[in-house]
Amino acid sequence: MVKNRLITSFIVITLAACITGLQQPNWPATPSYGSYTPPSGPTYYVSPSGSNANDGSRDRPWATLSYAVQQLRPGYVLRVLPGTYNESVQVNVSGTASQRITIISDTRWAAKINAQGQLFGIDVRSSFVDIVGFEVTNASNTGIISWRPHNRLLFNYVHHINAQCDSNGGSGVNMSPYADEGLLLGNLVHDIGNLSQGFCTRIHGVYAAAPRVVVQNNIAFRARGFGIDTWHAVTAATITHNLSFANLYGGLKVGSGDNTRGNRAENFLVANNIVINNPRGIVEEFNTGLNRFLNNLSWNNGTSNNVNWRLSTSTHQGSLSTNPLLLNYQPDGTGDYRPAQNSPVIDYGIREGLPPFDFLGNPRVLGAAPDLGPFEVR
Ligand SMILES: [Ca+2]
Repeated sequence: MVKNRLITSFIVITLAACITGLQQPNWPATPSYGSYTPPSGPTYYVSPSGSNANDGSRDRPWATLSYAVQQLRPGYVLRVLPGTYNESVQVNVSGTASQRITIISDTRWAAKINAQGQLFGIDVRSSFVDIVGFEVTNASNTGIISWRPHNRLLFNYVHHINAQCDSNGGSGVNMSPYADEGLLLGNLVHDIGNLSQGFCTRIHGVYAAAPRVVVQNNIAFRARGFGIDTWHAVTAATITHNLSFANLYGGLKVGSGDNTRGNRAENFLVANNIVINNPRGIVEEFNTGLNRFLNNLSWNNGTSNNVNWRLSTSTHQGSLSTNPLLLNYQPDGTGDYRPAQNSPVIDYGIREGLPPFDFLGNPRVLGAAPDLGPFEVR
């Protein structure tokens, strides 16, 4: 009996490893935060082996994120230790402009939120909160969502979100219409929606719907809609240094509509992005004005009819339409998406809209100029 159980356990573990292996992209380095460091305010800890009766110290951590976030005050840092957390986390406490609240996976992507059966993995309903470095899966609408201004979603890994193609739609990471000036930076987002059901124009990877949002260094692929999408109340967004590929409807959309705040999608800066191998590339849709599209690479979008650009109220300058020569492009996420040494994206970027570092937390500008996309190579 014991032997049989061991064999069964071994098979289960092996199967799990195989499945994880298929889902886990072959990213170029052990993910870390590079030169990013959280602030040094009062610091508390959560661990799956902790207890909510503990005091939240490193030696006596709390057990659940849902309990821990209720203990936070402005300036606090919550370090979430490795392990799986089967919960949906709602954040209701705000920081301040000078004392942000930081909720961080102690090791990048090692704190895993499994939100099976819940709408959201992490649901931020307050302001001046940073959500950093979590892996989030299995939510039924959106992995991480912000409802209020001044929040930042940094370095997270969101995948396999089970959004339905109905009026609610869904997304990987989301700055909703009142999340003004939110920052989406360095997130890896893929498999958003059930891909076997084909494209859906309401389910996106990175979704930004509020005024003056900033979208930088993100990697989005295999969403049923656009890899990167703007809609609702968005205006004056900054979208730079992202990589969007192999999404089912399109690569990058600038658009506004269905909007109770009366904004138009105008005064955007869309620069230094790489958009490849989607059915359509970079587009403007519905209520748009004058936007700046500078030094983007849009290539191989569309098969029978190549549609790298479809702008309605703006023009694009400095664009490349050529193979970016990534080290090992694979449409399923198992490749290596850093540019090769001879890539045309190296040093091709403009300096405006520059993020503080790249996807890996490394210094953003090396060499003569920024590289297009999320990685700064040299
Ligand atoms: Ca460079």
